[in-house]
Amino acid sequence: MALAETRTYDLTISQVQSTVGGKAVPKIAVNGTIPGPVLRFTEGDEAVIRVTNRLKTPTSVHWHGLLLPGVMDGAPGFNGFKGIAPGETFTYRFPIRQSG
Ligand SMILES: [Cu+2]
Repeated sequence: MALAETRTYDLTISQVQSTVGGKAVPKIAVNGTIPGPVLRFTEGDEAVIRVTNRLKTPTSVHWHGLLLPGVMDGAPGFNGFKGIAPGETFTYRFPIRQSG
């Protein structure tokens, strides 16, 4: 069995221009790509995910399908989480309690 470790990812959320049907359309990218990168963890790891907001409006990353502390859920307004203000970095930190 692999030893548990802390796995850290840095994500930057920004607006990019994409062309759809010949028109420039603003889209939201993570680390410059849509979809964003795949984050891989092993059960028992500690996840550390630093999310920087380069948009002009508050944003957040909301996780689905993970067992995590409510305050790390990422839904603004839930458990006192206010979202990530423009120019700020929020660090999500939680244990990975499941696999799959
Ligand atoms: Cu949800």
